[in-house]
Amino acid sequence: MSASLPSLPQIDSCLDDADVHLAPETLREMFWQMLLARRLDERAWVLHRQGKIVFHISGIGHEAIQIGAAYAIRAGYDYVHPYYRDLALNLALGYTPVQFMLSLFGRAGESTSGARQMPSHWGSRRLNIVSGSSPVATQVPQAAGMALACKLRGEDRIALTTLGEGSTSQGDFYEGLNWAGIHHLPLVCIVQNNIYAISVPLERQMAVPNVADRAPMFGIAGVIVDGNDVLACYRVVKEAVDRARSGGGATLIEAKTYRPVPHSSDDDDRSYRSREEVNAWKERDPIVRFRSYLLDKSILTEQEIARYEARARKEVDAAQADAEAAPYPPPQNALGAVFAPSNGE
Ligand SMILES: Cc1ncc(C[n+]2csc(CCOP(=O)(O)OP(=O)(O)O)c2C)c(N)n1
Ligand SMILES: [Mg+2]
Repeated sequence: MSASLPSLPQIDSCLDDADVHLAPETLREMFWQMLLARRLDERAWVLHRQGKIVFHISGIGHEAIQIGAAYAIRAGYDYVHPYYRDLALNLALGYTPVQFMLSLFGRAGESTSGARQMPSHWGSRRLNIVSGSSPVATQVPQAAGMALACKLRGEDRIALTTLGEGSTSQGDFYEGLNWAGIHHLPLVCIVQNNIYAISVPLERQMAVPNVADRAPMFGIAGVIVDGNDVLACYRVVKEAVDRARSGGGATLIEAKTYRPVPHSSDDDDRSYRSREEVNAWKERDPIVRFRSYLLDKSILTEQEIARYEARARKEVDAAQADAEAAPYPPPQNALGAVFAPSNGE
């Protein structure tokens, strides 16, 4: 990797399961979840280029921190306040490829908002995934409020929230974490630091080198992790979750990662970063790294990976076909749950 790329943080960790204690079956499942999310996400880009959908915002490159987090919490029990990049996290929690495709195509049956919201505005009452709104970081005080509710009810649930590093410039981030610090709330806040907020680089967003450096001012734990190493991510999120569940308060986790694709289907990233930088980060691809690790440890074989690939292709094809065959929502539904029904006056 070139020394002329100052934005590459020197934290390349080496995947290591020494103190992770995950069964081989679980490691295979985690790999499968990362792969499925990637293939589904890639299909969304293709559909956009084909003119079949109008918008996609991608989670490519962020799969390790999201899958590490999904396996560290109790899915369907803990509360999750995600952000738009969290495709892998949501899939691992139980959101289905068909639900995602229905949101991309804006079709009837879309589960989060009846196809009113933009895609990737996750929400599921069944899965305890709390729907958010588009202004970034608003989920942080909401997650802190949910963590307070868990505490007041005497439950051992925790609240997990995620956001990008650019979004930590918003007041909501400070208000939410300050509250969590004061009240020792069972909150885990993961910042997926991909060094850009659309075109704005990290150094134009904050004057300290690490998001996690801010944790002491909230009186909470702060941790930095290689966000492209799924085992390291699992380890730090699990520690934070255990601390939160056992009354030890909140943690701010900073996962250093990268978005190797444009911000969204409306962005052209060639205007603000070099191809050399993007290619250097592609060498750290979290799925390629986990794949090599699993092959080295004989937890997976090339043949099994080929089977996973075939299965992912089939699931993505089927999800797309289901969504394309689904009708659009009836026009009269457009204002439902937006305005109260008129009484005719
Ligand atoms: C309050 C607010 N300001 C601006 C926007 C427009 N916007 C959407 S995503 C985004 C960039 C966020 O960057 P970051 O937090 O680093 O997350 P990333 O997209 O890089 O994962 C911006 C500015 C918004 N949605 N909300
Ligand atoms: Mg960012």
